[in-house]
Amino acid sequence: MEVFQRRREKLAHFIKGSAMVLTHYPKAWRNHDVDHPFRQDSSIYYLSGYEEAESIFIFRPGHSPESVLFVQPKDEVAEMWEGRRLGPEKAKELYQVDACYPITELEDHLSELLLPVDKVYYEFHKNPEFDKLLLQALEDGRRSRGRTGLGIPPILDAKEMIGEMRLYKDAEEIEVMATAARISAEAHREAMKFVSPGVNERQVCAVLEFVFKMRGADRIGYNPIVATGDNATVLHYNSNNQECKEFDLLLIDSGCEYRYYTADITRTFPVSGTFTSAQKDFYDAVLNAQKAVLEVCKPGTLFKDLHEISKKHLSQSIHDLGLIKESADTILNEELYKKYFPHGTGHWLGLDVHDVGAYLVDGESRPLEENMYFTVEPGLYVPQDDSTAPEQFRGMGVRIEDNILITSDGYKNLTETVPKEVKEIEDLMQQESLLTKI
Ligand SMILES: [Mn+2]
Repeated sequence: MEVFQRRREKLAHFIKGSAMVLTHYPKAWRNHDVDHPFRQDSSIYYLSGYEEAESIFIFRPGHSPESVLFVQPKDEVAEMWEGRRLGPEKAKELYQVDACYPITELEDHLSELLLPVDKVYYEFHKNPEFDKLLLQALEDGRRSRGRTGLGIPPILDAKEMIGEMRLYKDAEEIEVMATAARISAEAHREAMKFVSPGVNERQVCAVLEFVFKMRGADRIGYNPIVATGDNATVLHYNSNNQECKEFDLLLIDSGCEYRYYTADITRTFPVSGTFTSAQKDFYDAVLNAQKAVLEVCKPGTLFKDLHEISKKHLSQSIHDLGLIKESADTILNEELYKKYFPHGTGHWLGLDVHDVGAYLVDGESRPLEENMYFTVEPGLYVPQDDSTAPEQFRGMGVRIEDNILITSDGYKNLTETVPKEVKEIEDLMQQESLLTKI
């Protein structure tokens, strides 16, 4: 609770006199009689620690009550079917907020809570029903002021403000992030040991999830991509149901979520356990680009420069591998590389896999600073049916992704224990996985 309190105090400096209103996502995951597991909204969790469904958190620094939580009311029948609820009294005590009401009374309080604030920080379109309630409450407030000529307060995007805080990870976050990274790394190593010709992508998925859960992760951080051969050239492939063939590469993009923080690791390795010489050339092109990017990860480097370096290295490799005949400069300057490297080099990481936080400040790329956390993930993808590429590289997709924390004088790679050198991968794949015995 101390940690959440401290975060609220920090936010209070930025938004004194205003209100930040945070909503849960609506319970849209109900499919017939199946409720998909609920996960609290990242920002509600970040500022309050509260974990139950159907909640609204309003933070009004400089006003009283300052922190207000709306929660599901006690309900014997609902609790018997769907799970226990704390209810307002217990929630208020446990989460140390100034006021706590049942969410059924939201409309009775909302207008009054928003009446005295200078600005409202809110994220539209997350919960369309609540969007309407909020606007109505603001309009009711305006009317209640009578003929004063005053309008509704300005509404600013909460995501931008909270993103500015969540971008800099605090000590507690770094500890939890490191655990998420460590568990995810172990799962990737286990998957490398497990894979051999004939296993199915879905079995590899099961290995990943087994290690995640056995090591204490709460859930998968996102749907894993386990893509063998040509499937790896489909960036968001998620069928995960094909057999791994002996001479194919396998790309795994997977990370667990541990206490709300996600890791996001990608590795690519040969199903057989040994890279062919074409696979090795193709793979090393991506690996060298990734290493070149890591080299400049330190305070002061512009975020966009990470992508500049990837683009430059991969353009050279696209030329050297003969994927495109033009010169490396032409491939770079005319953006021909986009045919084989169509995505960015990385993204902020944290409570969300694509975490909040602005990439630009005043229209310029943001310099890296201590305690920022992001992925570095260059890739090259040549679809099987690409008749212009040399035949030996068709049906290859390689991405290598690590999770990087900026320190005072450089960076820490929290996912470095998953091998990525050709020799290290081949050595690890020689080891037997305990899970192959099942
Ligand atoms: Mn990623």
